[in-house]
Amino acid sequence: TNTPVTAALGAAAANDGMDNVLSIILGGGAGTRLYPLTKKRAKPAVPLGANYRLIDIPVSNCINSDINKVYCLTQFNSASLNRHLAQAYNTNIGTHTRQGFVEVLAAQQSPVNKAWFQGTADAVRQYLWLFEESKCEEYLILSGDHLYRMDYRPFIMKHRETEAAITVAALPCDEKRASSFGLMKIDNTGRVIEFAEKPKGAELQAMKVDTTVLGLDADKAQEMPFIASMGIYVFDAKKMRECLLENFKEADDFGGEIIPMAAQMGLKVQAFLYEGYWEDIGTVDAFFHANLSCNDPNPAFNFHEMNAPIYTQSRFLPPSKVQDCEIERSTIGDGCFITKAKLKNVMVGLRSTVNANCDLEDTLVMGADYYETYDEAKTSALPGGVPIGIGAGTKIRKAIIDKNARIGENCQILNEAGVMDKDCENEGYIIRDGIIVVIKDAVIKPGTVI
Ligand code: ADQ
Ligand code: ADP
Repeated sequence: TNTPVTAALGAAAANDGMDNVLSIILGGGAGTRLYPLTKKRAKPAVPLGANYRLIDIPVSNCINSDINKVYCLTQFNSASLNRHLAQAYNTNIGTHTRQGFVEVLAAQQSPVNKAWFQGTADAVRQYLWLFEESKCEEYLILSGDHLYRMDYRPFIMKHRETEAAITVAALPCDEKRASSFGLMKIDNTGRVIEFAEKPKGAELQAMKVDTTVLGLDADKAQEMPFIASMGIYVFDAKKMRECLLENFKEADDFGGEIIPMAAQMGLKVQAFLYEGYWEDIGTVDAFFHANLSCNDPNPAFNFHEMNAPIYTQSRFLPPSKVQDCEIERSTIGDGCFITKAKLKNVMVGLRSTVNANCDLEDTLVMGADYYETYDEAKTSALPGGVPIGIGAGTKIRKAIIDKNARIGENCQILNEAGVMDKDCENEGYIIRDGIIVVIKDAVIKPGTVI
């Protein structure tokens, strides 16, 4: 059949018909799993990799895949996300012949909307009218909290080739992590014949498959006997309408409801095997470790890949100044001042200040949104009398220091007792999975021991 897609495929091989794809990034619900990093911002605005934010990952993957129509759905604290996207992307996406955009859509009340998105599918349903205005025939549904570099073109091509209604990106998975994902069984054509969302116990065991069908060798297949969904889908636009407005009107989630029900009712749901590094970083623990793993000499996720760069806001920050420091396996973002400090496996975010005799290990310092002038930093008018940054003589282990935090001199942020979970929000921090998280804008008084 000669649909506009196939016509576009024939005519415009140059962009592989990617003009026909509208990308929709699920930017997050209430953000409870990454709390308190999401206390004052939408999840996609959470800082990542010293210079970036979570949203930069899927948006850069889109741009690098020649997809330049991108919406990001969010329902929470979207001000800083809007600012970031407007400054980072609006002016440099697309060309005069191929209009592109990156825009945030927040949950809002209207005569037909229930105001708050009830789940991932409901979020798409509430803005379906706008997505349909794009006239795109395929929707690429992405998640805002994944760390990976993916060329979406082969994924979309596969979807077209198999004439699927829905194509789900998939990877092999071990038993330990399997129950936190949607799991599937496929036939020998890659068609999904069963899909179970985060099954446990006997249901989990029932989803075990022979993953040699994916091309894994016998040992690997034994180690990874599950096929997990990455929560990334290509939808035929018409089928999306049918799913959301006709067949499954009451369903609010893709993973929990739409995908399993679509497979069950006989819609053509295909799996697409993805073979690179991919990590869901939607929890404090996963987020922390994925960030620090970027310090490795040969990291699984490499920001330094020039043929598929990760874009972000151009901030025109000066290079970082590092004086008399001892630094091991660390990453330092733009515009920092680090003086006479000892850093080991640290990620230092943009505009950070780390003062003399600080000793930081296995720590993520997110940086600051602005500089205090030298004179400001001397006055006691500062919140708590403490300047932004890490005060002299402070020692930190296994922590995330969120933006604009004011850590006084000679603090010991070590969690020596090995506390796993603790809520001290009034004192400016919490402990989650054994990781200390100092909240954005918090003041930690000089000499504090955590
Ligand atoms: P989860 O990530 O647990 O599993 P979910 O909580 O629905 O599923 O989140 C999917 C994405 O949508 C996340 O990026 C989330 O932030 C975002 N999101 C959630 N609620 C939202 C809302 N109301 N509005 C906007 N965005 C929202 C999913 C699949 C599994 C799959 C894993 C892979 O359901 O099948 O295995 O992803 O990580
Ligand atoms: P985040 O999302 O990381 O919490 P925001 O996006 O809200 O941060 O803030 C980033 C931008 O806001 C910075 O580029 C900075 O220009 C501005 N900004 C925020 N707070 C202040 C402040 N107190 N003084 C000056 N500029 C600020």
